[in-house]
Amino acid sequence: MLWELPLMPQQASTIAHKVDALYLFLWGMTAFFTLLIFALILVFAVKYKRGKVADRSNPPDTDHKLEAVWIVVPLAISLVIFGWATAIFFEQVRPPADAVEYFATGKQWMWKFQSPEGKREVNELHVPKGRNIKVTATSEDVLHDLFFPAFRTKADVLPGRYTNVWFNATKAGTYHIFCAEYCGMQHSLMIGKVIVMEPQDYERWLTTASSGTAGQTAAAGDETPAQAGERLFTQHGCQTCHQGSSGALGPALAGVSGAEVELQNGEKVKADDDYLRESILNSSAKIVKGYQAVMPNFKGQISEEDVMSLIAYIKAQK
Ligand code: HEC
Ligand SMILES: [Cu+2]
Repeated sequence: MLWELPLMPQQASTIAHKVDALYLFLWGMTAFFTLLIFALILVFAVKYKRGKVADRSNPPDTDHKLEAVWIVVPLAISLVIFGWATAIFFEQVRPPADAVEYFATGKQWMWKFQSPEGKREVNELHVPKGRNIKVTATSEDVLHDLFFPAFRTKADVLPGRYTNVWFNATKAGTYHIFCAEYCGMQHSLMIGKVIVMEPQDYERWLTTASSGTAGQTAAAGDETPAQAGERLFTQHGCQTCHQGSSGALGPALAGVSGAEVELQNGEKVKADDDYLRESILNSSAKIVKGYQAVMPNFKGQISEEDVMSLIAYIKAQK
């Protein structure tokens, strides 16, 4: 029906039909009341036409039943919309615990992606069908927004922090990726493709396709983000202070991800991805209790993609 016309994007994720059902409901409600109002205007215009014999005596000016009806009915409708939309919203913004993590970096005006297997792509993202996939995203410059219309999900992508979208693609095929936040001159050209493949095709693609499409160098080979992180950890000299032994200059990083960290000022923070990112790029912002502020700030020296790899490496250490 509506989805066979080219008016609507294809439904290619587990939540697409849920979003569309809500959308159709809102659309139907709007249409129903619009038609009702127009019909009543016509009916009353005819009924009370000048010169027509009609009861024009003044109506009663209080009618509690009528008041109650137009308080209760719209309230009930609003609550249905609220409850329904909230349920979908929570599903949309909470990646399932078993979701596999992909990475995206927005940059004027392109999308850079990396799969957990280490494949790097530009403006193209290959994913297997039927797997819960979480895309952790950040921006290298301005506000962008990663939008997968066929999956009915999107999220703002901000410089200086991580946001994510998740989906489970249900249909093999090629679908749009858009930037849904005006981000400068060539915003409208910041488009890409997400290619959903059957799992066995995806495995084959991983082993055959050459890494680094669209002119990216394959310098980093096909290391996984965690492997790249391990390499960068040595390269940037992190291990000189974080070798994990007692008496080291810096705290051991194994198991820190997701843990609660006590800071010098007594505050307790959860070591989520944003905290780890800040600890690497701007370490003096939050000093771990019992340590000195000797860690250099790496802001401007490590790219967003490399920071993602370092975090993947830290997370891989249990
Ligand atoms: C000169 C020594 C030194 C170097 C080099 C260094 N760090 Fe640190 N790092 C520290 C110290 C000391 C702390 C604790 C004080 C603080 O929070 O700044 C710390 C804290 C951290 C934390 C927060 C840990 C926690 O328990 O909350 C992370 C994450 C981190 N460093 C990652 C890195 C990474 C990644 C590199 C390499 C790019 C690196 N560090 C290089 C000394 C260092
Ligand atoms: Cu953009």
